[in-house]
Amino acid sequence: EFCQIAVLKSRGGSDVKDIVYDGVEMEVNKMKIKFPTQLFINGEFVDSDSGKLLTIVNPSDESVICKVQSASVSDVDKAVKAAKVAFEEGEWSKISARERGQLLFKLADLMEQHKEELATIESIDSGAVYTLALKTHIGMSIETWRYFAGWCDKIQGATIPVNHARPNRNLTLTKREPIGVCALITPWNYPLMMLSWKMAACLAAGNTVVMKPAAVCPLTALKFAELCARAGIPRGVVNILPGSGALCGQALADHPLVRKLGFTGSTEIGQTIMKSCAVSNMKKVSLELGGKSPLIIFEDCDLDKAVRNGMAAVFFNKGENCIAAGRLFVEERIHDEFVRRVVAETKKMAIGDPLHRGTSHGPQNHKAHMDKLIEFCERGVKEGATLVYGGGRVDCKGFYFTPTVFTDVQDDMYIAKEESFGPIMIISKFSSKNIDDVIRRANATEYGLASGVFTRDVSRALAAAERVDAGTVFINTYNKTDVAAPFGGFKQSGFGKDLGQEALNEYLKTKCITIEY
Ligand code: TAP
Repeated sequence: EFCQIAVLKSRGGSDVKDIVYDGVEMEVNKMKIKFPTQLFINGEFVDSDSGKLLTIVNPSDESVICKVQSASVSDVDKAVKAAKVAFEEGEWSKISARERGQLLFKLADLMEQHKEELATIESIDSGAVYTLALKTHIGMSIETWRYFAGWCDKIQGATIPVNHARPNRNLTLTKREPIGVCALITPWNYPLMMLSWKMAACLAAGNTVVMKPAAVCPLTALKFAELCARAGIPRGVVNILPGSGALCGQALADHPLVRKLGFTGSTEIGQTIMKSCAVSNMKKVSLELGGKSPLIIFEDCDLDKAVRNGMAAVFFNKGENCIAAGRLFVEERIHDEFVRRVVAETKKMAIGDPLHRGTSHGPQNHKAHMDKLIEFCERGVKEGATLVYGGGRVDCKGFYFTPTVFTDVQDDMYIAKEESFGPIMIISKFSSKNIDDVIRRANATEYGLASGVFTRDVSRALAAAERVDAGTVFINTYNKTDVAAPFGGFKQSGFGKDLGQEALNEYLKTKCITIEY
């Protein structure tokens, strides 16, 4: 399976040459897939200086897919320097914003042409169900590139009326400029989508980038690197470095030539990164961190819809979903019926091979994560919550974990407070008489990523939306994100938005120019 692969011509400005890489070619999901296994630095696929390798495991059968080069600190330095040259002197700095947009549209078209291949790679690497990977992991990635490609030539400043230095006159104008070399660090739950959410805005704004995907799931990022080369993104503009967080990620946060760092991951690592960014060179930082999003279900809701959406809110992408509803508050009069229906539906979920078209629930991303979920459930049982369904590993090869339902969860329990990042539904009751109290309980968390409300009463829905302290509120729906809508958390879920026009702000700086005449 291991081979040297030569890809079509790359046309990065004046550079025209064959792209060659060491990679893997395999027949899977009734198609041929191929992807690089080397670092992508300055438009070329290269081995790591240290020779260290990452072992990539397929979570559906625990087999080793391949080994991938793991970037060392010196590789990070090379990539950052290449990105700096590309930003300051390369073709990227010379082309117009509209031409930049055209390049990104071309990249999106190539991703579309390779949609099935990308979805298959994502599926074997991360355990994402293939049909979902096609629609969400890859589909939304492509939409994101197109959305931000459209922004390239619409990034504008302002003219501002200022006081004149009489008898002269003055005019002030602002320019929105790219920041320079940006670093991106992403987690493993939606590997290509997290890359796209950040990198599309970053490149649309005119920056260059060094990106570190999660060590356990770097394969679609590497395939993406190949597509960048094929799309003719000039050398050095995009650099992809699979590697460990402690080494490669930390080196990016510490690097004095990196001027902005975009991160998605845990709150704990977010804190470390923010500190490093401050100490190294005060680099700008945006953080999309953990969540424990409350979902409040009032008795006047459409119960069928609440059950369907409540399940999706927790089980979507095997619960490896940052906005997953970490806690459900169900009004007491419908509580038992809600639980009965949820359990009946959960039992029907098709757990199995993520490449199988009938599967709705695939394996967890990797073993350590699955083990953490088992521990999380054991802790819930020990603390006295009622385990109604699931709670453990499915008895077969692969990291399969049964979708789980807990009830009688009290506010002070570990499982009520901590994020599981897995398919574990945590249900608590609330009393009809005390709406204020449920809002207080929903807000009694340091997280503030997302939230949801189910009710037919518009006033109640809007009142709840106003009072819940979270970056996203879903009313009578859940997981309804869109490339045009800003996404990001409050409190310790971080700051800075992905997606929508607001995301561009994360990768731009404003220069103020004043003229006297
Ligand atoms: P983390 O452990 O925080 O890892 C995220 C990324 O940071 C990985 O690429 C990791 O590298 C890297 N990293 C680790 N230590 C680092 C360091 N010292 N310096 C720089 N980078 C470092 O999170 P995870 O376990 O991959 O993902 C799960 C968490 O992410 C959950 O808490 C979830 O809520 C959160 N998440 C949030 C969102 C949004 S949008 N808010 C989206 C998805 C996930 P390795 O590959 O070596 O681990």
